[in-house]
Amino acid sequence: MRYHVLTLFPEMIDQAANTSILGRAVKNGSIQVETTNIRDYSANKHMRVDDYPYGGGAGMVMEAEPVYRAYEAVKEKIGHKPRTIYLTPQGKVLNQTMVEEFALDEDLVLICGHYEGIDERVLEEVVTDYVSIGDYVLTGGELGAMVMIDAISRFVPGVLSNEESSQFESLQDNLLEYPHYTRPEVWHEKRVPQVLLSGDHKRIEAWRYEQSVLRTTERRPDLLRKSYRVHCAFYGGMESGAGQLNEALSRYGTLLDFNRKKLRKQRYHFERQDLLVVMVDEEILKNPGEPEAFSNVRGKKTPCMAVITTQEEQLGQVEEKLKAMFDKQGFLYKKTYHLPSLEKVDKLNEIALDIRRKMEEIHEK
Ligand code: 6GU
Repeated sequence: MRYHVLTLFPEMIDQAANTSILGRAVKNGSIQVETTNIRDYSANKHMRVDDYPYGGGAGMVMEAEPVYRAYEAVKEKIGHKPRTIYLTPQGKVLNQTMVEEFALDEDLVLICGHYEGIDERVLEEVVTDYVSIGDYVLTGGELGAMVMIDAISRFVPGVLSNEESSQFESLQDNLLEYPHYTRPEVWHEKRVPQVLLSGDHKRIEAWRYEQSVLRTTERRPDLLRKSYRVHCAFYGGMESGAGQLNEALSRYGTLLDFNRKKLRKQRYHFERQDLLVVMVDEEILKNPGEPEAFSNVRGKKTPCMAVITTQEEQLGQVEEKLKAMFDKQGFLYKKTYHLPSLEKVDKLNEIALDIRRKMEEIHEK
């Protein structure tokens, strides 16, 4: 990942980018953080970069031309029109899904404003994304840019060691992390919860989930409304793909194997707070005999999406079949993904990210 930061205070970025985990990532080459001083591109002999606002009012406005020239220099180096983020309290508030999406780019340009902001006309020409890091006002965009660089870099290969990267993420499920404990077993007369000493992994997982929900209810009820339980149901030879998708979507997701006759017979009820993802291949078109896969699942306006691994020619047919079926059975069929081959691991992760984005859209409405 290469970050290109346009700023009037490059030393602020350089300092932070060369410290701690980011500093190590720069040294080992996983990330590059390159700063461009906008003042070096001033069109003015006094190197001025700001001026009074048209229409009057307090403060100064950064001129369009120096920002544009700095941007053009970076664009030239990258070789194409890059994803370009303007850090502003007027942007979309950064969240984990956005972070992971930005991490997919090779180059990111980050523009930091100062004073009252930047002349609107240059922003219109170069900015692809407006990002805020929260509902408060900072003196400039640099701290916002550093927050983004830090959060995004955690998803860049080679930045975190095995111990540092927790595969399972707090916030991935819109749930806060459960509480953590280490030795000693008793501290200030407080005992470590007994279940954690039991060695019973199933019970421990259940306890952790319960704690996460409790915590989120108490501390972040706004997040809880956006959380949903993931269920990945598969039919045909999709077991490994469904397992991987399930893990990419949720720490607590369930896997349902509809190749098993018993599951196909059983009634399954899903609620509004569930998400059903079905993964199928061309097997779904052959009549498997009674009962048919998924014919016994029922939803209550439960969002539903499908990942289909078939030949291009069969895709429409399979999609129509699933859509009609799930709509009839109480689901809100939202989207179909075509996965050309189960070997495409990156593609599955991309699908998982898109599903999360889609779920956010649903909750924004
Ligand atoms: Cl990214 N920049 C500035 N200047 N203020 C902010 C912000 C960013 N996010 C919240 N407030």
